[in-house]
Amino acid sequence: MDPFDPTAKDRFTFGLWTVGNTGRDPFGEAVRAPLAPTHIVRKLSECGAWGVNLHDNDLVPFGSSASERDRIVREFKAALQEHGMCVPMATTNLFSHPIFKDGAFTSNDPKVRAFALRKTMDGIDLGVELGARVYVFWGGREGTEADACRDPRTAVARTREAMDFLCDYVREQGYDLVFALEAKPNEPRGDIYFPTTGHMLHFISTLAHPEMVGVNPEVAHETMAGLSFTHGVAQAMEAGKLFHIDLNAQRIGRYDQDFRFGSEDVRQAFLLVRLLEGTLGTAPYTGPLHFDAHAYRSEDEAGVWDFARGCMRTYKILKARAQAFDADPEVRALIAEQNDAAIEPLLSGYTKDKAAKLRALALDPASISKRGLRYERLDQLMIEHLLGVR
Ligand code: DIG
Ligand code: MN
Ligand code: MN
Repeated sequence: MDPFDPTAKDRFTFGLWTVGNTGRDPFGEAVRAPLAPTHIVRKLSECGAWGVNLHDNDLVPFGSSASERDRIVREFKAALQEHGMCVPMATTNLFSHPIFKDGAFTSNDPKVRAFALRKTMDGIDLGVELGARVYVFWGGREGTEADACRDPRTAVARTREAMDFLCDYVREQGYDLVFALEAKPNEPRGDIYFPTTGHMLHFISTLAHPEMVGVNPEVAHETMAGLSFTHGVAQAMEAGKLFHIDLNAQRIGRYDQDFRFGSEDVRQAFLLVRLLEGTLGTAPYTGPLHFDAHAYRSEDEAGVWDFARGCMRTYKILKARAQAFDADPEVRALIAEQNDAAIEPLLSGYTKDKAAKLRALALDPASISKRGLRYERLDQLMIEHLLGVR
């Protein structure tokens, strides 16, 4: 068995819309035929994925009757059962239909906000029926071009009203479900509200039930904003708010590319996998590893499954590299914590006595600053582990 072949234990997932992407873009028509959800379930299972995610309308076409919905769900459940696949996450498409052209929860039209709440409650019901435990909110249309159209504070308030309403819906229904908010700085709107994971982490603290709400950071989105994705994920983990994650690849200064995981900035992908897997000796992330990405427009269906296998294989290769890196004695020596039993107790838990002791310490800036940190050697070792020569 190839050590990099994915297994269910790896918890890899793909959205129906990812491997089902037909290659349409703003400058060209679809290049691939649509794939039936039941076909996607079978093929993902054959590739070694653990689960499949969906927007409501990826499975149940917009405007389907109740009986059509029930038939589609029944067939989909049968395919999940047959191929041993689960649905860890679901979400609502609040961005494709023209009704959402000026937002969903933040729209200036209360009829649109009402429709968005109703569609989301139905989407939550569908997700829970399929076994989802995480519900993602990506506000793709929640933003502006003509920014004078609404006070941005109103957008924040309307989003909070919607989140609090839907949290209470989940509580009243008794669903075992948490929410994960996904940030993106722009595209398809000129500016999207709550543009980064950091903005989302603060927003969550203003909700009526913050314990139900976390984040779903995406590599491409934080990278589009020019930020360190790993640092944003680390802050979410430290806050206990990394409820889900969207993995892909992206180059800064470009539209949302949603490339195969690890296919652009390998260094950052390595550091991210090291953080998620806790190879540096920390608690690992234990949620789904979702690839919110799609194959190049150049590809046929065979290329789509090359794409899916590539995402999972690269993740597992980087995990093995990170394990080797953090097991390397020279690396461990270079990143070993500096300890100072006399000083460390003074650095937290203010007391008058500690303040006085800090002021009395003999600290010589000139001699302290002379110490070389050997980060060049450390980083070279990381590169050599990444390149497989160590
Ligand atoms: C885009 O990055 C968004 C939508 O695809 C979806 O709502 C969410 C779930 O992964 N990601
Ligand atoms: Mn994206
Ligand atoms: Mn995403």
